[in-house]
This record gives sequence, C-alpha cells and structure tokens, in this order.
Amino acid sequence: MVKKHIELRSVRITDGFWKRKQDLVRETTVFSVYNRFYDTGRVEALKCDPSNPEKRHYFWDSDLAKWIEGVAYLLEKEPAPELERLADAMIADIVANQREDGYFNSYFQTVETDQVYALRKNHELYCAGHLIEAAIAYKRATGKDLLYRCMLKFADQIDRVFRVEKSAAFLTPGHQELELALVKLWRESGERRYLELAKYFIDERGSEREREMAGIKPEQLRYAQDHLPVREQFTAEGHAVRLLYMCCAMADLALETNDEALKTACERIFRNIAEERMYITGGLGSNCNFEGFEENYHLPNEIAYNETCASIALCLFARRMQLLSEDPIYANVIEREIYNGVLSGLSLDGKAFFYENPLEIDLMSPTHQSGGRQKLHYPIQQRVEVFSCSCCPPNMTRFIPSLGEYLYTVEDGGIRVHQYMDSETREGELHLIQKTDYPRSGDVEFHYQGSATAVSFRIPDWCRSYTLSQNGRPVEAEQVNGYVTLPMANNDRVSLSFEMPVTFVEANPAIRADAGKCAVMRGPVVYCAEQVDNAELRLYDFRASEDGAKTEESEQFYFPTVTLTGEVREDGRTLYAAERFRRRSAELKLIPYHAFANRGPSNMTVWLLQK
Ligand code: FUB
Ligand code: ZN
Repeated sequence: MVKKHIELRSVRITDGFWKRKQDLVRETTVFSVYNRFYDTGRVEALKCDPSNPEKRHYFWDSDLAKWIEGVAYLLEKEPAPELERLADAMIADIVANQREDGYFNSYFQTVETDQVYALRKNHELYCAGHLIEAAIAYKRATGKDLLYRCMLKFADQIDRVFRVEKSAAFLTPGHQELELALVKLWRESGERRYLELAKYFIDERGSEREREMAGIKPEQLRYAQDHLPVREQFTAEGHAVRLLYMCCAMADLALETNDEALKTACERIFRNIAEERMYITGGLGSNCNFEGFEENYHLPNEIAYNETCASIALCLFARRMQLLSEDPIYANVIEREIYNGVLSGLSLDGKAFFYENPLEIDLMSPTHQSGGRQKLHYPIQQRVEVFSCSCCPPNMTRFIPSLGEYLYTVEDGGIRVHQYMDSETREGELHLIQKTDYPRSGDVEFHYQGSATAVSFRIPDWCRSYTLSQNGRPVEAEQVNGYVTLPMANNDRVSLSFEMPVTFVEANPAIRADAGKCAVMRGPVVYCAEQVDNAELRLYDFRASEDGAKTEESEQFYFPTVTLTGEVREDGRTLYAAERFRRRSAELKLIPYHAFANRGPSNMTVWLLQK
C-alpha cells in the first residue's frame, strides 16, 4: 500500500479542545463569515449582473469558494441543511454564469470584461483553483456534482488556453493555488491532463519566457517566486501564501511523479522556514509590504505580518510532506501552527479575525491605518469580522473542520499517529480511538482494533519526558526519528503520558528582537501576557524568573493560565540614573497566545525579559 493519510470522512473529532472549536465554526463562524460576505456584496456578485453598480473585487470568487469548501467539510460530518442550501444557491449562480467556453470569474465577466487572462496579477487562476477545490470537496461530501462538472469544463478551458494554444498574456498563475487544485482534480477524475497542466505551470515558473511575457521587473522577481526555476529554490522567498501554495503543488507532484529535485526543494524550503524564518507561534513572514519572508532570523515582534492564511498554508504543505518523508518536523510544525499561529486568527466568540498576527502590541504604536502600506506597518489591534481582502476568514472555516485528516498516515506495515485529539476513526476494519484532553492534559489513551500491525506514536518536539504503557504494562520503546513504534494486536490499548510543565524558551541569539528574552510554553501552547490581566505592570519591564511558575485551570481559555514570578523596576523621578532603579517582586499572568485581544484593546507581549 502506498503511504496515505486517513481521510477526513473516516475521522471524527469527538471531544476536547478541537471538538469545541469545530462546533464553534459549525454553529457560529461559518454563518458569520457568510453574513459578512453577503453584506459586502460578495454573494450577490456571483449573479454576474453587470447592471449592479456594487464595487467588486477580482478575487471575491476565491473567498466564496473557500467558504463552500468549508461547508463541504462540515457536511462530511453531519447534515446542515441551511448551510447546504446557501452553498447550493452559490453553486447555481456559478453554473448559470459560466461562459460557454468554460471560463468563470464573476469580476472579469462583469467589470473588466476585456481583461480576461490579460494580466498575471489578476488572480483568475487563483480563483479557479479555489473553485476546483470547493467543487471536489462538495462532491465528496454531498454527492452533488454540479460545481464539479462546471469546474472540469473550466479546467479544460485553462488547459486549452494556457498549455495548448498558449494564447493568454502570461504563462503561469500570478498567485499560486491552481497548481495544487489541478493535482487534486487529477486524483479525483483520473484525467491525467490535469496533472500535466499542474506540472507545466510548476515547470514554467521562474523561466525567462514567463518574465518576458508577463513583464516582471527584476525587483519583483521574488514576490511570486519567479526568481529561479522552482527546483533551484531552496529558501523561502517572497509572498508567503503564494510560496506555500506553490510548495503544496510541488510536494504533490514530487509524490505523483517521483521527482527527486522537487522533493529536495520542498525539504529545503521547509527547513529554511521552520529553522530560520518562523516565529515561535508558527507565524510566517515579517514583511507587510510584500506580505512575505525576509532574511533568516529577522523576526520583529510588533510589526510582524504573520498572515493567518500563511500559517494554514504551511499546515497544508507539511501534511503533503508527510507522504514524502518520515521526518517528524512536519507533524511538529503542524502542531505548533494549530495551537498558535493559525488559531490566533480567530476570536474566542468565533466571529472575528486577524489577518496579521503580531507577537507584541503596544497600544501607543500607530495602527496600519495611520502607518500606510509603504511605511512602517503596525497590525490592527483587535480582530474584525471582515476585511476588504478577506482571504483569512474562509480559510479558517475550511481548515478547522478539516483537522481530522491530520491525525494519521497508513502504509504497509504500519500506522503513524501524528496528532493527538479526542477522536474516533473507522476505515475498513480499522477502528482507532483516542481518548484525551490533550494538550490541556498530557495523557492520551489509544485503543486499537484491527489486524496485527505496528503503530508509531509521535513524541512531540517540546516533550522532555513521557511514559508509555501497553495493555497496562509499562513499555520501554526506543524513540526513532521522533516516533516510538509498538507492535499492535486487535484490542490493544496504549497509554501515553507526556509531562507538560511550564517551560521557558529562548530564541536563537541571531534573532535580535528576542535577545535577552524568554517565551513561555506549556506543551505546544505558546503563552503571552496582556495588560488587561496585569494592570499594575509594564509588560516590557517585567523580568521573569524561571522558578515558581504556577498554573490555574481556566474555562475561559480552556488551557490553564500561567502566573510567573519575577521583578519590575519601581518608578523613579529621574529620566536617567547612574544607579539602578529600585526593583520589586511582581507576578505576571499569562494566557494562551492564540486568545490574545479578546477582552478589548490591550498591550500584549510573547517575549519577556529574563531575570
Ligand atoms: O491575494 C489573495 C490573498 O490575499 C493572498 O493569499 C493573501 O496573502 C492576500 O494577499
Ligand atoms: Zn489570508
């Protein structure tokens, strides 16, 4: 058997933290996003009525496509008639307005009708990719193939225009996404042309021909990863979401075509991100002007860009890499992302979103409204329900319901457990149960039903000590490459217990912004301090002591809050003093980072001075 993930339809998250988040998305977030898309004219725009004077945007279709895809993942799990009705109505509009030749884009069919495939930066192929993903997910979940058939026709048109006739004004998508969708479409349809088209786009990116046709200026080359042929790209450059969606397709193609050069590029780009360019939260991209990656170790906290979509995209990429490699880095990074950089994008009430996810807020700093895009840019300080560029909210509504597909891979001779979530999985004769409140608790009970095999359990990268027992008897199993493997027979039970103390983490000395500081983690959860909990302190002046950290259960945050001891300087009268200002002991309360900015505007910091 070829290594594969256990798919979403086989996995049900049954309790714990992620059950609550999935319920929140099902009951609140998906409706809230729909309502904002309705208010802003996105839903109506699908009707392609040129007499409607509402302002539109050329990638609105992608917002709705991601929303439909999210609805499909929710429908995989249980009926939701109202959501299905709303999705069906959108799909009917798309199908009704698809051009005879297969093309569909609600903006270019009504606003700039003479600009179809004229400008590479116009996101038409990006929108097409999201629509294709939505069509596949919706067909799988509901059996309805109206959108799917419509998208086959669109894909055929793209193939004809771009690969056969070469009649468009550019060669490859200006924003990658279609490439990964085409691989999905080939897997779903069995039609090899789609795989070949994905490969064609990947092979042509970075070519001289593309630069000339699309008129890309030398200083713009990195932005959309046009600076080199993709097999020669070994570092994370340019716009983060573009890069990571491209890497998804590269990983897919590496798997489908045994392309070692693509695989190597993927591995090296991933390592460059995870080991040199990623925030402790999993945040990606420190440059807001081009929404992307900068040099190694340049990770400023307050002006971090860290788009929610980029963190989601890294999970999509990492999951694909798990089929090419046994390296635990992929599951470990997914875990870092889901509890931190991804989740901070969503408010606790499920209705509001961050596009950018900074690691520090100083309420005295200007927000981006006063800074302007080309100047120093400070992210907004409170989540909002919709953005003019609202890619992140529907990415959240498709990602959280899809989490079940991140738990396991299966292959000849074994199953690998990558993520721990209270869940029940049934595939054929296989029945896997995880009972756990991870990572509120470090305990996981695993029950196996199926024929004899081996099961490998990930030992998280943050874990220094754990115990393992099988059928009630302690087991000493060697940890190999981040996993421990046990022979498994029908009805075996395994107990894992990861010690989960409050841990102080230092950043690499090359990261200027974090020098002399520490961050606090408990298990995979990164913590932060907010002013709202620490009214009497200056967060930036608190010096944390490693001793005496206390945790306290919290229903509001689900994970415990942490209280640190340390010291702060007392107020002085002089502006500067040769002697040290007096210090006093103090305590600092921390909450999970992903929950910041839920209680009104507040200063916030992840990194704290060390005592
Ligand atoms: O351009 C579409 C989306 O908007 C991208 O994926 C985001 O990064 C933002 O630029
Ligand atoms: Zn986004």
